[in-house]
Amino acid sequence: MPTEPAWSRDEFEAQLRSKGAAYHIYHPFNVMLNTGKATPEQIRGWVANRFYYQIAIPVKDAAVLSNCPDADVRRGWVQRILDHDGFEIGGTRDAGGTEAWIQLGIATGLAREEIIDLRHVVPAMRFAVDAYVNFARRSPWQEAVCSSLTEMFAPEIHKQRLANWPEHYPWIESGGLQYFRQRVSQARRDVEQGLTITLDHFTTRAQQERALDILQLKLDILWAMSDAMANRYGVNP
Ligand code: AHQ
Repeated sequence: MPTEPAWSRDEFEAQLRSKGAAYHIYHPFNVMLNTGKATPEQIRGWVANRFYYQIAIPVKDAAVLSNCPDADVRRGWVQRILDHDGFEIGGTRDAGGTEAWIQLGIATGLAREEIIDLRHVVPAMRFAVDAYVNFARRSPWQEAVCSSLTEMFAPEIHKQRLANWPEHYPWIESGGLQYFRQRVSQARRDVEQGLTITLDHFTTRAQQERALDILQLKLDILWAMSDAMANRYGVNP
């Protein structure tokens, strides 16, 4: 078959963004969460399970760093680890996103211990998250960067929670939503770097199609995580 011409940079970006139609914002479990139909038990279960994803993100990002020989790329990418693990640099201290997620859990009524000891994490959640970390460990770093681009669609889901949860779940103290607040801008910054690297690296049509397949893999991982939640906690009509 004759090789098809590469997409222009703009068309390639549009193709990547069109994959947003499969984002987990449309999963029935997430729709239930964000339209106020979830019970406190379903919310607590989701927060406790998603903690396993949260603590995996900096490990995944460290895998990207360990595979990447480009110091300029690493300099930008290392910020992601600080975002989650926190830092204390020159008198400035930030507890980080993982701690903010624990605060979310506590605001929903979970105890810190039962969040960090992972007792609620179901096997299918572990397998989906571990698949993401292992993909980043074993793939060329540019492919791992591409897989993070589901964050093109993340600001929307975080803004949806910030808009709807206070109204539907007034029992969750608003400080608990801080994680979502900080992710809106962090996701935008992440995507700026990740999208540039992806558009620069995947240049032939075959490579561009590969990038779409990688993005679909990560979309499937996020979808499978929501499937695990629906299976364990149910989805209220
Ligand atoms: O809180 C999220 C986060 O820190 C990240 C990092 C990024 C990656 O490297 O894959 N993806 C991501 C996501 C976060 N939150 C998810 C959500 O629905 O709250 C969305 C998820 C993503 O879109 O990949």
